[in-house]
Amino acid sequence: MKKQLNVGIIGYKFMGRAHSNAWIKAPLFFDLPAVPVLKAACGRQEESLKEFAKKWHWEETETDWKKLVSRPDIDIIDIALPQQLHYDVAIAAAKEGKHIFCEKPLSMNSRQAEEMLKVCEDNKVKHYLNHNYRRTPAVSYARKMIDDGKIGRIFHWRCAYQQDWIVDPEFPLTWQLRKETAQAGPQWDLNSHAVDLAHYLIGDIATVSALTAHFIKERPLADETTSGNLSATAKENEKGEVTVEDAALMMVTFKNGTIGSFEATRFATGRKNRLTFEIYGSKGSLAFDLERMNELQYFSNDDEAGQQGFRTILATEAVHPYASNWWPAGHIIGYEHSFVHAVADFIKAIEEDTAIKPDFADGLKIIQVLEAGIVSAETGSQVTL
Ligand code: SOE
Repeated sequence: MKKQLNVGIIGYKFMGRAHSNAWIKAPLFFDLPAVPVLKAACGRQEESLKEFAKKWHWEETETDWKKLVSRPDIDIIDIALPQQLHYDVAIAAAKEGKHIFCEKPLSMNSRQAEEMLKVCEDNKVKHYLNHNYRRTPAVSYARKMIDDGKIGRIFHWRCAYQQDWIVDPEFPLTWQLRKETAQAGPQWDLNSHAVDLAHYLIGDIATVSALTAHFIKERPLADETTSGNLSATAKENEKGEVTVEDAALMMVTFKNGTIGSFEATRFATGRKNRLTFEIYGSKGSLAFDLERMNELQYFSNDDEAGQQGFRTILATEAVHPYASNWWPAGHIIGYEHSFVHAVADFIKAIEEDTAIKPDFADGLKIIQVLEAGIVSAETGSQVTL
């Protein structure tokens, strides 16, 4: 019988569901050295937690995360919580010797991130930060094409992450819109993904110049008990101040000489979860759109004159990372599959004692870039990392 690894998940909303699905699916579609067991789910509201656990096949429930983290039968702690809660849980879990699968963004600031990394290293536990878009077949294949020299020297990185769920000024003041619970707006939530992709595909960032916009200054207070996945209900007649930015723009230089731009907004009317990037190099170019995540656009200077143009690679063939674990070529996959890929790689990293990326060291670098962006926007000057 295969070895089992007992998982305890904390958080049971949007990410709790996405992660649960991944723990269930990974051993069904990947040949793993150990099987994850959905041991216990943890959350504060007992009734809805129990419903969640039953639906997603978690064996038990806990309402006290400290208890869960110190249980000797738990091997892995899955932190499917908002960033404001990552630090306490990750530190406690690492001290208990648990491997950590943590949702992004890593933390509220770089001081927390540094400490989280140190405690994980001191206790020799695996620490994975879930920037799942790296693990779509198309993005992983883009990295391979860059490594294989298909793009040549990279001149430009251009990235936009666009959503529109708070355009309505009556959309309530949820935790994502308050500094004390989120630290920042799209600069944290969206640009963390974008910076991770830039680090993965291009390299380290050297300087940051940024600006932020605050379009709506006040909103009705949210009834957090009924607020869900990027949706919320308002408390009547009570208003509060929005204390994070609504949009953030960054211009960066990379250490390797590439220059880049990042646009992150929750005010791109009509755009739901659109993350696009473009990479322009001396030999070719690449473009990706998360809303068409099975595709990669590729232009090659090597194509015959007169027949050049961007072509669409449908990244569903056996040669594309992860694709052969799913369906025959052309049978596309979706958002949730990238979480399954992350779980499969995480289990392998634990059992084979290899590195998994991105880890908390990568997360720290991302937070440093995001912080530099906030400082730059506040001071109006360029920040060198
Ligand atoms: C909300 O903006 C959000 O759910 C992010 O937090 C996720 O990381 C992203 O994948 C989708 O949008």
